[in-house]
Amino acid sequence: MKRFTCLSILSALVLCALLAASGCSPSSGGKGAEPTSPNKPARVAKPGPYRIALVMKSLANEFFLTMQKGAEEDQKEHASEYTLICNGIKDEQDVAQQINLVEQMIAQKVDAIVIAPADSKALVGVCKRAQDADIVVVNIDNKFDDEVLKEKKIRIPFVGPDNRKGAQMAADFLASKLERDAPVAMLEGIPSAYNGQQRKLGFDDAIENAKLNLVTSQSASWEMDKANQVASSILTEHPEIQAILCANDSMALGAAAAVRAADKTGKVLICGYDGISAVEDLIRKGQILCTVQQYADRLAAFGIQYALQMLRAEIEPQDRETIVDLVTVGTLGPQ
Ligand code: ALL
Repeated sequence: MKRFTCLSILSALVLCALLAASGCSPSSGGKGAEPTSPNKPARVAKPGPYRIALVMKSLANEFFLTMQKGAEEDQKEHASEYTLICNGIKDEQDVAQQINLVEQMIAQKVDAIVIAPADSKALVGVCKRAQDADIVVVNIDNKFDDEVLKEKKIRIPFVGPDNRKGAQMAADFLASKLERDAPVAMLEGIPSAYNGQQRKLGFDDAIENAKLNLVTSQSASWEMDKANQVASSILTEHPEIQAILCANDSMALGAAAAVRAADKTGKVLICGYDGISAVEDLIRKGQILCTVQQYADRLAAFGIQYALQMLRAEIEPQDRETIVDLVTVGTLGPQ
């Protein structure tokens, strides 16, 4: 069995154990996320079986297809406990459609909504309406904005990784391959997504520590095509660039195509974030240096299991941190 597969299974098991333990400690101090008032103070246990809705972002992104598969597998394993409705939007920026999806789930009176919000602020209102309708809401993957949660006086637990830490891990590895002052560029996610902001900060930390020279940082909206265009123009305007740090894997794929087209594969290093299989292939081929595995398949399942615990009134809502791992040609091993 491949080394990385072993690692993944091990990490997933550790995560499962963490989340299965209802007494498990909350994520590192809540990071200033102290809610002003709890969702519904001591919930009364609801009898099952439950109807759970998973609301994702762009299903054009392999990350969310993997997430959906993981959720469906979890449902099969717990078929007597809940049924699952999976939803997603067509492109990364279709926030209105995601709000629409949540409205539909409220109208269908599901018991819980597990959501990876496309925007950290714009989805809070509709999730409050879900809570007001006595629906359990669990936030996964991309955290809601603390200020907006406070303003609306609601608490929505977050199950997901520390994106700043994860991004720094990838950028540290990339920086270890470069000299001080090396010129680099960054491709950011959608600016209104908290995880995108955190990944930028993580990249910044590593750039600062290694004293690299950040020449330009631009949003490519999480999208492969947009990243391809932005990276192509960066390579033309700044031919001295030695690396492109990408806040997700879709953008890393777009950047890798731009670097190939400029005949600079291996001369311009690329890092991504997600751990999708398409990027692992390019890491093996030497076209992308590294990515961060955030176990999309387990992420939704953890959120669902967490929602089930809330429905059974087994836990008080608290944030839970999930793990991330660096993926390089060394961790992947030979195919
Ligand atoms: C984030 C995920 C992934 C994904 C991105 C694009 O929330 O964590 O990085 O690639 O959304 O929607």
